[in-house]
Amino acid sequence: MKIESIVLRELSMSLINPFTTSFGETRERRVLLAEVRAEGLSGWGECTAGEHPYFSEESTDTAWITILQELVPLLVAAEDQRGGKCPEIFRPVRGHRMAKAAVENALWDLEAQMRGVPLYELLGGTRETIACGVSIGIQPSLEKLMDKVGSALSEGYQRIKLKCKPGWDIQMFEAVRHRWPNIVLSCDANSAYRLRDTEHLTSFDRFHLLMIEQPLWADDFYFHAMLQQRLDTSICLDESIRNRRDTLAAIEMESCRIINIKLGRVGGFSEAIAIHNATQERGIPVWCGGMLESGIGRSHNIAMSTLENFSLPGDVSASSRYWAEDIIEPEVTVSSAGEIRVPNTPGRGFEIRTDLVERLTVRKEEIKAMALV
Ligand code: OSB
Ligand code: MG
Repeated sequence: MKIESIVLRELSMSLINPFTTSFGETRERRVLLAEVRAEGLSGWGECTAGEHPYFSEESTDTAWITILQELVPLLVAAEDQRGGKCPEIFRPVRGHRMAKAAVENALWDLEAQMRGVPLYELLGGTRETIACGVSIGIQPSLEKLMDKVGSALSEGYQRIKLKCKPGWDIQMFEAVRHRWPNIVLSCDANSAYRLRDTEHLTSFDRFHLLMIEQPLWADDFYFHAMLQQRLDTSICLDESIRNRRDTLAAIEMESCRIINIKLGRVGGFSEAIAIHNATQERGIPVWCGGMLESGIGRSHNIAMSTLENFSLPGDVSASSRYWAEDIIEPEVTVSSAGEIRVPNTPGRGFEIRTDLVERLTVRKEEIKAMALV
């Protein structure tokens, strides 16, 4: 297989509801898509970088430049252009993992189509359905929050994750727990607390949360380990985990007891699988995080979640929670039991609505491999 061309697109997509975390609000997503063409087929990948470098150092714009100026030339020059080779091919470029993941994941999708197997099977997944949770952003009022939690539960979601920060935590947990004493509940601080908040964080224990996600600094293991010693509640790391080595360090130091795997954050399927295998060997459960993806990133998250050690409900939820119209067909739906059925057709298992993609595109660049040799 030789790549013929790569098309990079930026789509402008409006979220149905603004999504607020401790680091900011998102209304309009600038979705970057990489399409890799070969032998009449197209593999698609999504870059999960944010509009601003708030969650990580990357943004839509840094990823655009990195893919065009650095990753595409490296890939076109490579002998073996499969997704599994990308970590090696892209090694000269330090960081920029979300940019790398967009290209690598498109190649996995392409390879699955060429072999005529579902993407999840190529990755080594086994599940027929995956367990779904929701991530509920910070709300303007407790009433609004209660409505959101109530409707997610009535839709069947198996776990509710509440975004929190100082000033939007204890009272909120109290209200939700009072109304729903037995649901599976967790929270995500996106690094909003400091070690001096340790006492405060120990007071979360009484709400019996499944986990507290990334309470401290986005690059930290050491202070999370100190905090974990003081908490009954399990810490889950998100931002801190960039690769398998970080995973081993966090487990060794007991910085967390659960890990969130995000394809973009770790640089693509290869590293995600390596993290999955390392956690499985060590008895640390994982789940698949979300980054407000379009259907393409969402379909990849579904495929990833079929691996055995994805034993906790993830943040992979229905298309309709985010988009009036998703760019895949069919859109992702969640059953009343809170599950997504994994498609069994070759590749990602969802068709691309190319007309809609074209309509939402605000920037597009096609690179022909021939032009770079
Ligand atoms: O920390 O998991 C996070 C969204 C944007 C950036 C970071 C995070 C999130 C979410 C949303 O929690 C998950 C989703 O529904 O896609
Ligand atoms: Mg998180």
